[in-house]
Amino acid sequence: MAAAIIEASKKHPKPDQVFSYGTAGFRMKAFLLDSVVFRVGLLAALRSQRQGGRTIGLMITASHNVPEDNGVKLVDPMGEMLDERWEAHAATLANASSDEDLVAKYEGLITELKINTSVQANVIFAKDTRESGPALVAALTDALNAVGANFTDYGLLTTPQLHYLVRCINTQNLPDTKPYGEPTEEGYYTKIAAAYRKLMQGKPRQGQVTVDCANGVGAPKLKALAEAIGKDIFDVKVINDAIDVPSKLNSQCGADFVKTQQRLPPASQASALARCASLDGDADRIVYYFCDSDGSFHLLDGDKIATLAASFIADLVKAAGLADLRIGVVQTAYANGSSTAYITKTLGLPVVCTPTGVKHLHHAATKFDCGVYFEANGHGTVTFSLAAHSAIASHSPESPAQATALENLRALVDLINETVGDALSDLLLVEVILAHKGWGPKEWNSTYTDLPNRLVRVEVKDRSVFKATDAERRLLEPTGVQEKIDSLVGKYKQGRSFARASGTEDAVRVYSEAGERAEADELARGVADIVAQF
Ligand code: G16
Repeated sequence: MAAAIIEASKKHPKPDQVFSYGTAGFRMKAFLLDSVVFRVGLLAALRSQRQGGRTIGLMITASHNVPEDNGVKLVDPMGEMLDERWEAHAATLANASSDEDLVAKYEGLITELKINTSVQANVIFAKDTRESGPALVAALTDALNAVGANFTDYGLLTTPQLHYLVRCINTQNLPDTKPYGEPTEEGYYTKIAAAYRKLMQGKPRQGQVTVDCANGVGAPKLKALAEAIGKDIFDVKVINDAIDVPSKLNSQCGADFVKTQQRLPPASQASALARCASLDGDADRIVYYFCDSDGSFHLLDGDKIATLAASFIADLVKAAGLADLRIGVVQTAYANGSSTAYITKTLGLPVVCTPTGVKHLHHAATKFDCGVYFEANGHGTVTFSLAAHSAIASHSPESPAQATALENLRALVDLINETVGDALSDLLLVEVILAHKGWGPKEWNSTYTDLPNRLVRVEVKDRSVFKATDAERRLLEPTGVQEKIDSLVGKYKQGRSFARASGTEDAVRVYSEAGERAEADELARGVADIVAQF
């Protein structure tokens, strides 16, 4: 084995670079990633062996990042993000200084983690539409072949589709667990489409929704999903679907563009009050928006999706006679203050705040029976505990109204991709809720008013010097910076601002909100100036 790894590793030399597993795996300029992907392949096989041969997923994507970037992340057996304790092991292999050192570190992990290497490793993987994807897949398969892992290449998929497949495969033959679904891309469409059709039965058609697919993998996959549902029930217009022009990925379009610019993607020609949505490059995030009759732009971001979903699920659970299920919402520091107030005061639901990164939110959400988690940037889903699954499956309704609510709740569970934020499943979730409530985007938007806010990206010499605490709401280092931010924030009514190092881009992000638009912008500029001095 050692000789095979050394031989294969020679083709994938490590550049002079320190690698770290960030918010969502390793992510950087694609030309730096060859050795990283090779080594993450080795780790995927070890992870599978440590898990008794259960299938591990590996996704090659840089999601919302520019086309020149790429990345790699691992998916654990139930479709969740890699166990955080293994992120350090990924970094250990990625940073091994030579082929021999790599084997030494690999064998060190086998001993440290008590891995039985006679277990057959099973890995599945997929990639997004980036030009660098195929070469990175070649590096990956070299690693998997070197250690004799079984693997399946699923080609082009959205990230959440890969998460779905991993969970489906690992729940196929379990004694006490219902299989999550058929472990094929087709099975994904069939399951979600059936749930959507069920939930839309008897509901008035809401007119067309326009979806900007960021010129990424979401475009062909959304078209396939729409086909599976049927045009009579799901009227979608797909824009920004040029996946054969790699430079267009996430450029002037996509969820990140709309969230940070707070304006329409230029390609959008939606009419007033029409529902519009934008996905990101690997379709794991979604934001909605619309233009009012006076042309003003309104963003319906992850916070608005979370509040919509939480209020709908809370009502449905109660109507189904399952009021004992504990429902909660998980947010990050980026959540608009008005959304948090709305959830706690109007909806009467608990809110938990975690650091940025789906891995943190997901973990916190699983502590509730129904955990609704969304980052403001549109990344989120709903998780159901085992107790919730079994209560929803086995409850006997006591009235026709309860029976209807229960049927809808069961279909909703099938509609939602519980494994991770999934833009396609979230799109349908929003469409269903709006149809059930008889709302357009304007009614949805009027549930509460966002505090004016601004999100900016600041390029700094070394983002690693920015160390945050308190769910990333305060900076511990560099010394003195937080005091400067505090004193600036104190000058604005309803002011709030924080800065934190991005885990996916070489930059620091600054978020601000305040009572007035101009003040939120001014505060963001002021904090960005403080940060830029370092
Ligand atoms: C990834 C993570 C998200 C996170 C985003 C930005 O999203 O999955 O949880 O919000 O990065 O993270 P950061 O602010 O650390 O750069 P994606 O859609 O890029 O995979």
